[in-house]
Amino acid sequence: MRTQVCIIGGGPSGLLLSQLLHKRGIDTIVLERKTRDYVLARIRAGVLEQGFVNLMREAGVSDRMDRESYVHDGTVMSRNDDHFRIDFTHHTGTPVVVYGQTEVTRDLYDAREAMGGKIIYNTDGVTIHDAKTDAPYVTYTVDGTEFRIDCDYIAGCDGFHGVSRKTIPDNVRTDYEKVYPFGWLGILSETPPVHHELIYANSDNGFALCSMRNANLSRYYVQVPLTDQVEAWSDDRFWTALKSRIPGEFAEQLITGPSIEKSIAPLRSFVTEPMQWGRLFLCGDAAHIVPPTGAKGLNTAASDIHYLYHALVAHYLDGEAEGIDRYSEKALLRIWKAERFSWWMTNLLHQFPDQTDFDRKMQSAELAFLRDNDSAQAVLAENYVGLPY
Ligand code: RFL
Ligand code: PHB
Repeated sequence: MRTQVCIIGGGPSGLLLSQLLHKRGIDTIVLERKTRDYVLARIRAGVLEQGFVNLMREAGVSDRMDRESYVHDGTVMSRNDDHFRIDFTHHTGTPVVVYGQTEVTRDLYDAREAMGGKIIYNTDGVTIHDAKTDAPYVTYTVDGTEFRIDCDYIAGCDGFHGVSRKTIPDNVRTDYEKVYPFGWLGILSETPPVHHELIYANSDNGFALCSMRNANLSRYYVQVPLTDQVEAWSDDRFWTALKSRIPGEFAEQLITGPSIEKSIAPLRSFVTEPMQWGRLFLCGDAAHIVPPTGAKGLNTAASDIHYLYHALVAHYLDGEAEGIDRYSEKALLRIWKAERFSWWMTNLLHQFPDQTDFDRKMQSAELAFLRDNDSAQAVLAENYVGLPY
Protein backbone atom coordinates (compact mmCIF):
# COMPACT_ATOMS: atom_id res chain seq x y z
CA MET A 1 0.00 0.00 0.00
CA ARG A 2 1.06 3.58 -0.53
CA THR A 3 -0.12 6.85 1.04
CA GLN A 4 1.22 10.37 1.42
CA VAL A 5 1.08 10.55 5.22
CA CYS A 6 0.99 7.42 7.37
CA ILE A 7 -0.54 8.28 10.75
CA ILE A 8 0.22 6.01 13.69
CA GLY A 9 -2.50 6.21 16.36
CA GLY A 10 -6.24 6.74 16.01
CA GLY A 11 -6.76 8.96 19.07
CA PRO A 12 -7.88 12.57 18.73
CA SER A 13 -4.49 13.77 17.33
CA GLY A 14 -4.28 11.19 14.57
CA LEU A 15 -7.93 11.45 13.56
CA LEU A 16 -7.93 15.25 13.48
CA LEU A 17 -4.79 15.34 11.33
CA SER A 18 -6.24 12.74 8.97
CA GLN A 19 -9.50 14.63 8.61
CA LEU A 20 -7.83 18.03 8.07
CA LEU A 21 -5.43 16.65 5.44
CA HIS A 22 -8.26 14.81 3.67
CA LYS A 23 -10.12 18.12 3.28
CA ARG A 24 -7.07 19.48 1.42
CA GLY A 25 -6.75 16.45 -0.83
CA ILE A 26 -3.81 14.86 0.99
CA ASP A 27 -4.06 11.08 1.39
CA THR A 28 -3.54 9.39 4.77
CA ILE A 29 -3.83 5.96 6.37
CA VAL A 30 -4.40 5.73 10.14
CA LEU A 31 -3.07 2.69 12.04
CA GLU A 32 -4.78 2.07 15.41
CA ARG A 33 -3.72 -0.66 17.82
CA LYS A 34 -7.16 -1.01 19.41
CA THR A 35 -10.77 -0.92 18.18
CA ARG A 36 -12.94 2.16 17.76
CA ASP A 37 -15.09 1.10 20.74
CA TYR A 38 -12.02 0.68 22.94
CA VAL A 39 -10.75 4.17 22.11
CA LEU A 40 -14.22 5.65 22.74
CA ALA A 41 -14.48 4.00 26.16
CA ARG A 42 -11.66 6.15 27.53
CA ILE A 43 -12.87 9.05 29.65
CA ARG A 44 -10.38 11.88 29.38
CA ALA A 45 -10.31 15.60 28.74
CA GLY A 46 -13.31 17.92 28.83
CA VAL A 47 -12.18 21.51 28.21
CA LEU A 48 -11.41 22.75 24.69
CA GLU A 49 -9.56 25.93 23.79
CA GLN A 50 -10.92 28.13 21.00
CA GLY A 51 -7.99 27.02 18.82
CA PHE A 52 -9.17 23.41 19.09
CA VAL A 53 -12.75 24.42 18.31
CA ASN A 54 -11.53 26.31 15.23
CA LEU A 55 -9.60 23.26 14.00
CA MET A 56 -12.70 21.08 14.40
CA ARG A 57 -14.63 23.65 12.33
CA GLU A 58 -11.92 23.73 9.67
CA ALA A 59 -12.04 19.93 9.60
CA GLY A 60 -15.80 20.10 8.97
CA VAL A 61 -16.67 18.11 12.10
CA SER A 62 -18.09 20.78 14.38
CA ASP A 63 -21.86 20.48 13.88
CA ARG A 64 -22.62 18.43 16.98
CA MET A 65 -19.95 20.23 19.03
CA ASP A 66 -21.43 23.62 18.11
CA ARG A 67 -24.90 22.37 19.12
CA GLU A 68 -24.13 20.41 22.28
CA SER A 69 -21.04 21.97 23.86
CA TYR A 70 -21.15 24.39 26.76
CA VAL A 71 -19.45 27.78 26.57
CA HIS A 72 -17.68 28.71 29.82
CA ASP A 73 -16.82 32.36 30.34
CA GLY A 74 -14.96 31.77 33.59
CA THR A 75 -14.02 29.41 36.39
CA VAL A 76 -14.19 29.34 40.18
CA MET A 77 -11.08 28.86 42.30
CA SER A 78 -11.11 28.23 46.02
CA ARG A 79 -8.95 27.89 49.09
CA ASN A 80 -10.97 26.08 51.79
CA ASP A 81 -14.20 28.11 52.09
CA ASP A 82 -12.85 31.22 50.36
CA HIS A 83 -13.66 31.33 46.65
CA PHE A 84 -13.44 33.73 43.74
CA ARG A 85 -14.12 33.73 40.03
CA ILE A 86 -11.80 34.32 37.09
CA ASP A 87 -13.61 35.80 34.13
CA PHE A 88 -11.94 34.52 30.95
CA THR A 89 -14.07 36.50 28.53
CA HIS A 90 -13.58 39.77 30.41
CA HIS A 91 -9.81 39.33 30.46
CA THR A 92 -9.21 37.79 27.02
CA GLY A 93 -12.38 38.18 24.96
CA THR A 94 -12.41 34.38 24.61
CA PRO A 95 -14.29 31.66 26.51
CA VAL A 96 -13.47 27.93 26.62
CA VAL A 97 -15.81 25.16 25.55
CA VAL A 98 -16.79 22.06 27.54
CA TYR A 99 -17.18 19.05 25.23
CA GLY A 100 -15.72 15.67 26.16
CA GLN A 101 -12.78 14.08 24.39
CA THR A 102 -14.99 11.02 23.89
CA GLU A 103 -17.42 13.12 21.84
CA VAL A 104 -14.61 14.82 19.88
CA THR A 105 -13.20 11.40 18.99
CA ARG A 106 -16.62 9.97 18.10
CA ASP A 107 -17.31 12.92 15.75
CA LEU A 108 -13.91 12.47 14.11
CA TYR A 109 -14.41 8.70 13.63
CA ASP A 110 -17.88 9.31 12.16
CA ALA A 111 -16.52 11.91 9.74
CA ARG A 112 -13.56 9.77 8.67
CA GLU A 113 -15.81 6.78 8.08
CA ALA A 114 -18.43 8.84 6.19
CA MET A 115 -15.69 10.09 3.83
CA GLY A 116 -14.20 6.65 3.28
CA GLY A 117 -11.08 7.49 5.31
CA LYS A 118 -8.67 4.59 5.74
CA ILE A 119 -8.41 3.57 9.39
CA ILE A 120 -6.89 0.15 10.09
CA TYR A 121 -7.76 -1.20 13.55
CA ASN A 122 -6.15 -3.94 15.66
CA THR A 123 -2.68 -3.34 14.25
CA ASP A 124 0.18 -5.12 16.03
CA GLY A 125 3.91 -4.57 15.89
CA VAL A 126 3.83 -1.24 14.08
CA THR A 127 7.43 -0.48 13.06
CA ILE A 128 8.81 2.66 11.41
CA HIS A 129 11.58 2.14 8.82
CA ASP A 130 14.00 4.51 7.09
CA ALA A 131 12.54 7.70 8.61
CA LYS A 132 15.82 9.48 7.84
CA THR A 133 15.60 8.66 4.11
CA ASP A 134 13.35 9.99 1.34
CA ALA A 135 11.50 6.65 1.22
CA PRO A 136 10.19 5.82 4.69
CA TYR A 137 7.77 2.94 5.26
CA VAL A 138 5.80 1.36 8.07
CA THR A 139 5.18 -2.35 8.68
CA TYR A 140 2.57 -3.95 10.94
CA THR A 141 0.49 -7.07 11.30
CA VAL A 142 -3.25 -7.65 11.60
CA ASP A 143 -4.33 -11.15 12.68
CA GLY A 144 -0.81 -12.43 12.04
CA THR A 145 -0.55 -11.17 8.43
CA GLU A 146 2.19 -8.60 7.75
CA PHE A 147 1.52 -5.43 5.76
CA ARG A 148 3.70 -2.58 4.49
CA ILE A 149 2.79 1.05 3.82
CA ASP A 150 5.17 3.22 1.78
CA CYS A 151 4.72 6.94 2.39
CA ASP A 152 6.23 10.42 2.17
CA TYR A 153 5.85 11.28 5.87
CA ILE A 154 4.94 9.58 9.14
CA ALA A 155 2.93 11.28 11.91
CA GLY A 156 3.52 9.64 15.30
CA CYS A 157 0.19 10.26 17.07
CA ASP A 158 0.36 7.10 19.18
CA GLY A 159 0.26 8.52 22.67
CA PHE A 160 2.74 8.27 25.52
CA HIS A 161 3.20 4.48 25.25
CA GLY A 162 3.44 4.34 21.46
CA VAL A 163 6.35 3.29 19.25
CA SER A 164 6.97 6.56 17.40
CA ARG A 165 8.92 8.42 20.08
CA LYS A 166 11.05 5.35 20.80
CA THR A 167 11.98 5.16 17.11
CA ILE A 168 14.06 8.34 17.52
CA PRO A 169 17.50 7.14 18.70
CA ASP A 170 18.47 7.85 22.31
CA ASN A 171 21.49 9.86 21.25
CA VAL A 172 19.28 12.23 19.25
CA ARG A 173 16.46 12.59 21.77
CA THR A 174 16.33 14.31 25.15
CA ASP A 175 13.45 13.56 27.53
CA TYR A 176 12.49 16.02 30.28
CA GLU A 177 10.29 14.61 33.00
CA LYS A 178 8.73 15.42 36.36
CA VAL A 179 6.58 12.90 38.21
CA TYR A 180 4.24 14.29 40.90
CA PRO A 181 3.79 12.49 44.23
CA PHE A 182 0.00 12.06 43.85
CA GLY A 183 -2.68 11.09 41.36
CA TRP A 184 -6.23 12.14 40.49
CA LEU A 185 -9.13 9.88 41.32
CA GLY A 186 -11.86 10.76 38.83
CA ILE A 187 -15.51 9.75 38.71
CA LEU A 188 -18.28 10.25 36.23
CA SER A 189 -21.81 10.35 37.62
CA GLU A 190 -25.24 10.92 36.10
CA THR A 191 -26.00 13.87 38.32
CA PRO A 192 -26.36 17.59 37.57
CA PRO A 193 -23.06 19.50 37.96
CA VAL A 194 -22.73 21.26 41.31
CA HIS A 195 -22.09 24.58 39.56
CA HIS A 196 -22.44 25.92 36.01
CA GLU A 197 -18.67 26.58 35.87
CA LEU A 198 -15.68 24.45 36.89
CA ILE A 199 -14.41 24.70 40.48
CA TYR A 200 -10.67 24.24 41.10
CA ALA A 201 -10.32 23.73 44.85
CA ASN A 202 -7.21 23.94 47.02
CA SER A 203 -8.00 22.76 50.54
CA ASP A 204 -6.22 21.51 53.63
CA ASN A 205 -7.65 18.09 52.71
CA GLY A 206 -6.12 18.17 49.22
CA PHE A 207 -7.06 19.28 45.72
CA ALA A 208 -10.49 18.74 44.14
CA LEU A 209 -12.01 19.65 40.77
CA CYS A 210 -15.68 19.86 39.87
CA SER A 211 -16.21 19.53 36.14
CA MET A 212 -18.96 18.29 33.85
CA ARG A 213 -19.87 16.82 30.50
CA ASN A 214 -23.50 17.96 30.24
CA ALA A 215 -26.52 19.05 32.31
CA ASN A 216 -26.87 15.58 33.80
CA LEU A 217 -23.33 14.24 33.67
CA SER A 218 -20.72 15.40 36.16
CA ARG A 219 -17.00 14.73 36.26
CA TYR A 220 -15.32 15.16 39.65
CA TYR A 221 -11.73 14.59 40.77
CA VAL A 222 -9.90 14.44 44.09
CA GLN A 223 -6.16 14.29 44.67
CA VAL A 224 -5.09 10.89 46.13
CA PRO A 225 -1.75 9.34 47.16
CA LEU A 226 -0.07 7.38 44.37
CA THR A 227 -0.26 4.25 46.49
CA ASP A 228 -4.09 4.29 46.59
CA GLN A 229 -6.02 1.64 44.65
CA VAL A 230 -9.34 2.55 43.08
CA GLU A 231 -11.01 -0.39 44.90
CA ALA A 232 -10.33 1.38 48.20
CA TRP A 233 -12.55 4.26 47.11
CA SER A 234 -16.25 3.51 47.50
CA ASP A 235 -18.61 6.12 46.06
CA ASP A 236 -19.46 7.24 49.62
CA ARG A 237 -15.83 7.76 50.45
CA PHE A 238 -15.36 9.76 47.26
CA TRP A 239 -18.33 12.08 47.90
CA THR A 240 -17.26 12.66 51.49
CA ALA A 241 -13.74 13.58 50.37
CA LEU A 242 -15.04 15.89 47.64
CA LYS A 243 -17.41 17.70 50.01
CA SER A 244 -14.60 18.25 52.50
CA ARG A 245 -12.45 19.96 49.85
CA ILE A 246 -14.85 22.39 48.13
CA PRO A 247 -16.34 25.50 49.74
CA GLY A 248 -19.26 24.75 52.11
CA GLU A 249 -21.81 26.62 50.01
CA PHE A 250 -21.10 24.30 47.06
CA ALA A 251 -20.78 21.17 49.22
CA GLU A 252 -24.30 21.78 50.54
CA GLN A 253 -25.70 21.86 46.99
CA LEU A 254 -23.77 18.85 45.68
CA ILE A 255 -26.05 16.13 44.32
CA THR A 256 -24.42 12.73 44.64
CA GLY A 257 -25.24 9.46 42.91
CA PRO A 258 -23.64 6.20 41.79
CA SER A 259 -20.43 6.53 39.76
CA ILE A 260 -20.52 5.14 36.23
CA GLU A 261 -16.73 5.34 35.83
CA LYS A 262 -13.97 5.58 38.39
CA SER A 263 -10.21 5.58 37.77
CA ILE A 264 -6.92 6.93 39.09
CA ALA A 265 -4.50 8.77 36.77
CA PRO A 266 -0.93 9.59 37.81
CA LEU A 267 0.30 13.15 37.23
CA ARG A 268 3.35 13.76 35.08
CA SER A 269 5.07 16.52 33.13
CA PHE A 270 7.04 15.22 30.15
CA VAL A 271 8.54 16.64 26.97
CA THR A 272 10.75 15.01 24.37
CA GLU A 273 12.99 17.04 22.09
CA PRO A 274 13.17 17.21 19.13
CA MET A 275 9.66 16.41 17.93
CA GLN A 276 10.82 15.39 14.47
CA TRP A 277 13.42 13.05 13.07
CA GLY A 278 13.82 12.94 9.34
CA ARG A 279 10.35 12.29 7.95
CA LEU A 280 8.84 11.30 11.30
CA PHE A 281 6.88 13.93 13.27
CA LEU A 282 5.62 13.42 16.83
CA CYS A 283 2.25 14.91 17.85
CA GLY A 284 0.29 15.06 21.11
CA ASP A 285 0.92 12.65 23.98
CA ALA A 286 3.58 10.85 21.91
CA ALA A 287 5.79 13.90 22.48
CA HIS A 288 4.57 15.49 25.71
CA ILE A 289 2.39 15.03 28.78
CA VAL A 290 1.04 17.66 31.18
CA PRO A 291 -0.61 17.17 34.56
CA PRO A 292 -4.34 17.77 33.89
CA THR A 293 -4.62 20.76 36.26
CA GLY A 294 -4.52 23.30 33.40
CA ALA A 295 -6.77 21.26 31.06
CA LYS A 296 -4.02 21.35 28.45
CA GLY A 297 -3.47 17.68 27.42
CA LEU A 298 -5.80 17.54 24.46
CA ASN A 299 -5.27 21.21 23.65
CA THR A 300 -1.50 20.87 23.26
CA ALA A 301 -2.14 17.90 20.96
CA ALA A 302 -4.32 20.21 18.85
CA SER A 303 -1.63 22.87 18.52
CA ASP A 304 0.85 20.26 17.24
CA ILE A 305 -1.72 19.17 14.69
CA HIS A 306 -2.21 22.79 13.65
CA TYR A 307 1.54 23.23 12.97
CA LEU A 308 1.95 19.90 11.20
CA TYR A 309 -1.21 20.29 9.13
CA HIS A 310 -0.14 23.72 7.87
CA ALA A 311 3.40 22.48 7.22
CA LEU A 312 2.15 19.56 5.13
CA VAL A 313 -0.36 21.70 3.21
CA ALA A 314 2.38 24.26 2.45
CA HIS A 315 4.63 21.44 1.26
CA TYR A 316 2.12 19.59 -0.92
CA LEU A 317 0.15 22.53 -2.28
CA ASP A 318 2.77 25.30 -2.45
CA GLY A 319 6.08 23.43 -2.45
CA GLU A 320 7.28 25.21 0.68
CA ALA A 321 9.62 23.44 3.10
CA GLU A 322 9.87 25.97 5.94
CA GLY A 323 6.92 24.63 7.97
CA ILE A 324 8.21 21.07 7.76
CA ASP A 325 11.79 22.03 8.58
CA ARG A 326 10.71 24.10 11.60
CA TYR A 327 7.85 21.92 12.89
CA SER A 328 9.63 20.83 16.07
CA GLU A 329 10.86 24.30 16.89
CA LYS A 330 7.43 25.92 16.45
CA ALA A 331 5.51 23.22 18.29
CA LEU A 332 7.93 23.12 21.24
CA LEU A 333 7.81 26.87 21.77
CA ARG A 334 4.12 26.66 22.58
CA ILE A 335 4.36 23.29 24.34
CA TRP A 336 6.84 24.56 26.92
CA LYS A 337 4.54 27.48 27.77
CA ALA A 338 1.63 25.07 28.31
CA GLU A 339 3.96 22.85 30.38
CA ARG A 340 4.86 25.84 32.53
CA PHE A 341 1.21 26.79 33.08
CA SER A 342 0.17 23.21 33.93
CA TRP A 343 3.09 22.84 36.36
CA TRP A 344 2.25 26.19 37.97
CA MET A 345 -1.46 25.33 38.38
CA THR A 346 -0.48 21.94 39.83
CA ASN A 347 1.91 23.52 42.35
CA LEU A 348 -0.64 26.19 43.26
CA LEU A 349 -3.52 23.86 43.99
CA HIS A 350 -2.26 20.54 45.42
CA GLN A 351 -1.05 19.43 48.83
CA PHE A 352 2.47 17.99 48.51
CA PRO A 353 3.61 15.31 50.99
CA ASP A 354 6.89 17.12 51.76
CA GLN A 355 5.35 20.59 51.97
CA THR A 356 6.51 22.69 54.93
CA ASP A 357 4.34 25.21 56.80
CA PHE A 358 6.24 27.91 54.94
CA ASP A 359 5.40 26.31 51.58
CA ARG A 360 1.73 26.21 52.56
CA LYS A 361 1.79 29.90 53.46
CA MET A 362 3.34 30.68 50.06
CA GLN A 363 0.54 28.77 48.34
CA SER A 364 -2.13 30.62 50.32
CA ALA A 365 -0.43 33.96 49.61
CA GLU A 366 -0.27 33.20 45.91
CA LEU A 367 -3.98 32.33 45.85
CA ALA A 368 -4.82 35.49 47.81
CA PHE A 369 -2.78 37.54 45.33
CA LEU A 370 -4.65 35.92 42.47
CA ARG A 371 -7.98 36.61 44.18
CA ASP A 372 -7.14 40.29 44.71
CA ASN A 373 -5.13 41.17 41.62
CA ASP A 374 -6.66 41.81 38.25
CA SER A 375 -3.39 41.44 36.33
CA ALA A 376 -2.69 38.06 37.91
CA GLN A 377 -6.18 36.92 36.91
CA ALA A 378 -5.58 38.17 33.37
CA VAL A 379 -2.38 36.09 33.15
CA LEU A 380 -4.19 32.97 34.32
CA ALA A 381 -7.10 33.61 31.93
CA GLU A 382 -4.76 34.14 28.96
CA ASN A 383 -3.05 30.81 29.58
CA TYR A 384 -6.23 28.90 30.39
CA VAL A 385 -8.10 29.90 27.23
CA GLY A 386 -5.01 29.03 25.20
CA LEU A 387 -2.01 30.97 23.95
CA PRO A 388 -2.05 31.90 20.25
CA TYR A 389 -0.76 29.33 17.74
P1 RFL B 1 -4.05 9.23 22.78
O1 RFL B 1 -5.42 9.71 23.08
O2 RFL B 1 -3.31 8.47 23.79
O3 RFL B 1 -4.17 8.37 21.45
C1 RFL B 1 -3.10 7.59 20.97
C2 RFL B 1 -3.68 6.45 20.16
O4 RFL B 1 -2.61 5.68 19.63
C3 RFL B 1 -2.91 4.30 19.81
N1 RFL B 1 -1.62 3.58 19.82
C4 RFL B 1 -1.14 2.87 18.78
N2 RFL B 1 -1.65 2.63 17.57
C5 RFL B 1 -0.91 1.86 16.74
N3 RFL B 1 0.29 1.32 17.09
C6 RFL B 1 0.83 1.55 18.30
N4 RFL B 1 2.01 1.03 18.64
C7 RFL B 1 0.12 2.35 19.21
N5 RFL B 1 0.34 2.78 20.48
C8 RFL B 1 -0.71 3.52 20.82
C9 RFL B 1 -3.67 4.23 21.10
O5 RFL B 1 -4.48 3.05 21.19
C10 RFL B 1 -4.52 5.50 21.03
O6 RFL B 1 -5.77 5.28 20.43
O7 RFL B 1 -3.09 10.45 22.31
P2 RFL B 1 -3.44 11.79 21.50
O8 RFL B 1 -4.27 11.49 20.28
O9 RFL B 1 -2.16 12.52 21.35
O10 RFL B 1 -4.42 12.62 22.44
C11 RFL B 1 -3.94 13.17 23.62
C12 RFL B 1 -5.04 13.17 24.68
O11 RFL B 1 -5.68 11.90 24.71
C13 RFL B 1 -4.44 13.47 26.05
O12 RFL B 1 -3.55 14.57 25.99
C14 RFL B 1 -5.47 13.82 27.10
O13 RFL B 1 -6.52 12.93 27.16
C15 RFL B 1 -4.74 13.84 28.45
N6 RFL B 1 -5.64 13.64 29.53
C16 RFL B 1 -6.41 14.66 29.92
N7 RFL B 1 -6.24 15.88 29.32
C17 RFL B 1 -7.00 16.90 29.67
O14 RFL B 1 -6.85 18.00 29.09
N8 RFL B 1 -7.96 16.76 30.67
C18 RFL B 1 -8.18 15.53 31.29
O15 RFL B 1 -9.05 15.41 32.13
C19 RFL B 1 -7.38 14.45 30.93
N9 RFL B 1 -7.55 13.25 31.52
C20 RFL B 1 -5.75 12.38 30.17
C21 RFL B 1 -6.73 12.19 31.16
C22 RFL B 1 -4.89 11.30 29.84
C23 RFL B 1 -5.00 10.06 30.47
N10 RFL B 1 -4.04 9.04 30.11
C24 RFL B 1 -3.23 9.14 28.92
C25 RFL B 1 -3.63 8.01 30.96
C26 RFL B 1 -6.88 10.95 31.77
C27 RFL B 1 -6.03 9.88 31.44
C28 RFL B 1 -6.27 8.58 32.11
C1 PHB C 1 -12.41 17.29 32.88
O1 PHB C 1 -13.55 17.74 32.73
O2 PHB C 1 -12.17 16.08 32.78
C2 PHB C 1 -11.32 18.21 33.24
C3 PHB C 1 -11.56 19.58 33.26
C4 PHB C 1 -10.53 20.45 33.61
C5 PHB C 1 -9.29 19.95 33.93
C6 PHB C 1 -9.04 18.59 33.91
C7 PHB C 1 -10.07 17.71 33.56
O3 PHB C 1 -8.31 20.81 34.29
